[in-house]
Amino acid sequence: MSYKRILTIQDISCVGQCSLTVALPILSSCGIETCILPSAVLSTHTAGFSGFTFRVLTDDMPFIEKHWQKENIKFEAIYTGYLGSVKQIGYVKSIMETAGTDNMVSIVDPAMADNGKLYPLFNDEYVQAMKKLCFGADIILPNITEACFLTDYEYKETYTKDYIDEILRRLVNSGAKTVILTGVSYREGKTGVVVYENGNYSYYEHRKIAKGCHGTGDVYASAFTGAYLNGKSAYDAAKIAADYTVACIENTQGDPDHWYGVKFETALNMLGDMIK
Ligand code: PXL
Repeated sequence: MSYKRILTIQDISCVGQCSLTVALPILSSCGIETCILPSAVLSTHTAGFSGFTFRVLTDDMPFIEKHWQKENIKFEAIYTGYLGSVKQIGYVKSIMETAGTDNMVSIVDPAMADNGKLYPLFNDEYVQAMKKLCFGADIILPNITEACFLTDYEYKETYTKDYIDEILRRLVNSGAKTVILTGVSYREGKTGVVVYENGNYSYYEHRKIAKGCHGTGDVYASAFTGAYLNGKSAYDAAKIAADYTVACIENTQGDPDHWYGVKFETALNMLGDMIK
């Protein structure tokens, strides 16, 4: 049985079911040894809570990288999510260069924007730095908002296939290799993901549950990474991650107190079954 060791770099939001508190359990349940590099520690995530604490761990990063080099610690994949600062993106790029095995896969979720807006704390300088990280990665998983920021293209709430094709064309022209574009909806009640790989586009459409939920991008990217590193194709991993995320959203519906994330734990068994 293949057993992989990977690294994920994203924040610890102590409360809020996102980033590392989601990535670790999902990747572990996919049978992958998951090492972590926390980009920052926050009391909660930044989308909906006010007065959160935020401590970046930027200054530790080069020392952590040096220690791993000394110990010859290497990872078969590096998957990044929410990062803490522009300087940190530079350190992450360096870690991608020094801490990977020869055939390391880099997976970048830009995790910086949604619904047409950057998350609080991010600005244009951050977007410019994120472009460099994304366009050097093997696989990126932007939503439409992030893809528009990455390609300096206008964000639209309603669109046709031509608009999505243009976003993909711009991403690929900028250097993107494999793209998993999430939240692409062409008709009422449905949404889906476009997978671009080796010059081919495919679309997986699934049910859209009325209300958008926080944290689903992290659930999706983690499940995708887990499935992909278990040998699924990019398209199959994108499909599995979509079905799993939909189940998590369904299991969270009807609980207004649970507005801050999705109950991703409730469908981990289903994810495991889909990956087998
Ligand atoms: O889910 C993305 C995310 C991760 N981490 C933090 C966030 C967000 C989105 O707002 O605030 C701290």
